[in-house]
Order: sequence, then C-alpha cells, then structure tokens
Amino acid sequence: MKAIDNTETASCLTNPGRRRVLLGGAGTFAALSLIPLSPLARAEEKLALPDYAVWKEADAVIVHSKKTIETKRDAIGSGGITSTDRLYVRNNLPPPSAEVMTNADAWEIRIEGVNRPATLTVAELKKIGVETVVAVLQCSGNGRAFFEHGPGGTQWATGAAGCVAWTGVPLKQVIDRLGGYQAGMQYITSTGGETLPEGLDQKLVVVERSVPLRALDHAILAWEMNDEPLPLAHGGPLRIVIPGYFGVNNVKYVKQIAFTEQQTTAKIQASGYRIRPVGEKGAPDQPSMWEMPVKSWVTSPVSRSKAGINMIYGVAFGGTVPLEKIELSMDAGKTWQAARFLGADMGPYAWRPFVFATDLKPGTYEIVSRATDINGQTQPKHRTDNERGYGNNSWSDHGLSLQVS
Ligand SMILES: Nc1nc2c(c(=O)[nH]1)N[C@H]1C(S)=C(S)[C@@H](COP(=O)(O)O)O[C@H]1N2
Ligand SMILES: [Mo]
Repeated sequence: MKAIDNTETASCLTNPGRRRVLLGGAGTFAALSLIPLSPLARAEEKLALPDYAVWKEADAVIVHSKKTIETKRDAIGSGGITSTDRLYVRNNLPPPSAEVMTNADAWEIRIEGVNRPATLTVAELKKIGVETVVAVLQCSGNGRAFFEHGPGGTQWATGAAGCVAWTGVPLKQVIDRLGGYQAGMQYITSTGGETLPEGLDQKLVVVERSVPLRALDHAILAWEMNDEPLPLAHGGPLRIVIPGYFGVNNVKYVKQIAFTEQQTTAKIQASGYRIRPVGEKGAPDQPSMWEMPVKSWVTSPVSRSKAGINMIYGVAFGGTVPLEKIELSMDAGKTWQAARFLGADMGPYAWRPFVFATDLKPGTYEIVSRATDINGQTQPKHRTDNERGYGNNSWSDHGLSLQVS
C-alpha cells in the first residue's frame, strides 16, 4: 500500500518515473514516514505560480509545473465549494493571450452539426438562458501518484479535483434555438481555443473532445464560476461543462461545438485518455474517460492531531450518480462506521462534504473513507492498474496515517 500525505510533501511526487524513491512526510503510512524529502523535491516545492494563475493562494497549492497546479489535501477542509484561488489547474497547452478577457463578451463560438449552424458571441449566449450547476471538476489522472507502476504525467495525489458552481446557458437551449442537432449525430465535440504551435499536425495537439449525446441534457456553456467571471486559467471567456464527466471533457476557451456522427480523431480523444492495460498503447476501442466513478477521501486532519474529540472531514461524490452513503474506517478498512454528510446537498454532480466525530486516544490511526452511490456502486479497495494511471477511486490508496498525541 502506498499512501501519500499531501500537506507539505506531495510535491515530492512531481518527478515522473522516479517518484517512488521520493515518498516521505509525516502522513504516510508507517514505514515510509522517515524518508526525508530529496533536494530535488525541495527545489520543486518552490516553483512559482505562472502568470495566468499568479492570483492562486500560494500556500494552498502545489505547483507541479507551469501547466499543472494541485490543491493541497488539507486546503479543502470541510468545504462544499472549492474557492477559485485554491482550485487545481491543468493546461495541456499554454492558454490564449490574457487579452481575450478584456472583452470577454465578444468571444465567439461556432455551433456545427445543427439545423442552423451559427456563430454566437458570449453576449448573445447570455440572452438565451442561464442556469447554475454545482459540479465536481476532476482530472482523469487524479490519484495517479498512488500507482505502483509509475505512470508518467503529473503525479497528482488527491488535489486535481474541486467542486465548483458553474453559471452559463444550458447547451440544450442554444441547440433548440438553432433548430436542434442534425439527424444521426451521436457525439458532442468541443474544441479548445488555444493558439496551436506551428509546424505540428494540429490533430496531435488540439484539445478537442467528444462526449456521447446523452451529456446534452446537463451540459452548460459557462462564463462564470463561483459567482465571478470565469478566469482565463479555468477556461474564460467560455467553457463547456459536462457535469459528472472527467476534467478533460470540460473544454476551456471553447471556440466550437459540433454535433458529430463520430468521435473526433484528435489524439487527445483517439488514443489519449483511454483506459488500457499497463504497457499498451491507446486506441479508440478502449474505454474513454467520460463519466466519473464514485470516490471520496479524507481532507482533514491529514497528519497530526490531539487526543480527545476529533472531527474527521472529507469529500465524496458519485460522478453522474447521487450518493447513498459514506463510511469511515480508523483501522485501514478492518471496521467501518457511518459518517454523516455535512451541509446542503447541492445536487447530483456536486461533492458532499462529510464529517465523522470520534474520541481518539494517542496512537496512529489509518483512516480511509468509502462512498457508495444510489445504484449501489461502491469504491473498490484496490485501484485498477492501467497504463496512464487514470480513474483511481480505490479507498485504500486514498487513506492517510493520523498521529494522535
Ligand atoms: N482548452 C482546453 N481545455 C481543457 C484543457 C486544456 O488544456 N485546454 N485541459 C483539460 C483537462 S485535462 C482538465 S483536468 C481540465 C482542468 O481544468 P482546470 O484547469 O480549470 O482545473 O480542463 C480540461 N479542459
Ligand atoms: Mo486532466
């Protein structure tokens, strides 16, 4: 079992391929806890926030690279909505120029595969309709740091996820205005508006994702998050949000939406974000990272605490399926007790904070949480190994050691 404390030490995991020797920190399970941070890890810990995200709360995040910023595990606390300045960032490409934000209402989106194809500005979208949906945004690679085979890519632990209130127009209302989608269409294909590097096959680099038509009922074109204009770092001026789907499908700076018969042949769809056995290449016949499975983890306390009554907090979500229950174990899964959801239920796509009150004696507790959705799907004990380290919702991987004194 490999467990990682995320308060101070998760950035020691940022070194792809070599990170297994870099484990350390007070929150790791037993034997690993005395291994110190490597000098390399210390250097990486100090990476500065990139310009487009310089407003992030530096102490609440781990900067893995200019394009990848993770929320520290205990920066979530008991929170229902993740504040924007703590939310993780993941960019496959550099974002568009910050100038696009100076007149965000003028951003244009092309709609294709409908009966009356059109180009609409954000200002025009704002007159069609508006809705707010609270939904978890989670990278497919969240939990990658726990895989033993060392998949390359950002070594996210728990913090490539957050829960956001998205405001925008339901995509369905826009499509109805344009006469509905054309007969025979099976996918919604969204294209990101980054400037692509020249001299490369555009299909290799473009962020273009297809999701099945069933996503149309809940998708929105969002221009606000958490009651403020959507910042460039999170896809402003305009982003498609597919509630309950992994992060990559929530295309930022969206400049085109096409209803299509086939999935896009862009690399990020055709071979990227596919679940396959370790050692295999990605291919279109493998499962795509669409709907998220049920998942939970403890957010606080993450490493040390005092004897007496303790409130153990965490978050749980069911992807597209509402939650049924959340259980907690203080002994690495030997015995389980019911924890309680905290605060208002913000809908099926939101995560639910939970709390478990317990009177603790001094000692070490191996805390794990396990969520179950209303269809009876529950988190598995073990992750399913896969080449890229996607979709980890194992309860044992997400456990932590709490030292109570
Ligand atoms: N245009 C565009 N959209 C994108 C991406 C990107 O690089 N470009 N990254 C995707 C991935 S992999 C994730 S996990 C989420 C991250 O969203 P965030 O940066 O707002 O947290 O955006 C998705 N949408
Ligand atoms: Mo992602």
